[in-house]
Amino acid sequence: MSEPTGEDCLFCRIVAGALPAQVVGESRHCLAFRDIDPAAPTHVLVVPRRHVPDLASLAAASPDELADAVALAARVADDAGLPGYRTVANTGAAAQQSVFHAHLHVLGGRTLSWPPG
Ligand code: D5M
Repeated sequence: MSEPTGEDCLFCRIVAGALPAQVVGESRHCLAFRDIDPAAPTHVLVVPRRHVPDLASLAAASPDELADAVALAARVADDAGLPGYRTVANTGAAAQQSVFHAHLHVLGGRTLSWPPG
């Protein structure tokens, strides 16, 4: 199965400004915007501007861009005043990845249980 890129990729279109999103932060390499189907009071997606299918691919392509994503997630949590937060990266359809453009979920604002479902 070929992965979507560029015009075919939902998050590439958001990064390009071709689709609307509630942007809450940005950095040199990443954009942060609210998840359309929030699973917590704060649920933000941190997305690299570069199109790669998942987080491991981002790490392989550019450790700097992965570090930039993690730092932006921390800034989003700090800006939201969260005492703690969870970052989640679903990798592969079996783990419920539905958008094949790397992203970190940043979740907080409620008590988060463990283990996740
Ligand atoms: O997470 C993909 C996430 O992307 C999922 O929580 C919904 C979210 N999503 C899908 N479309 C949009 C738009 N248009 N704006 C904001 N958020 C969106 P995954 O881990 O791949 O399942």
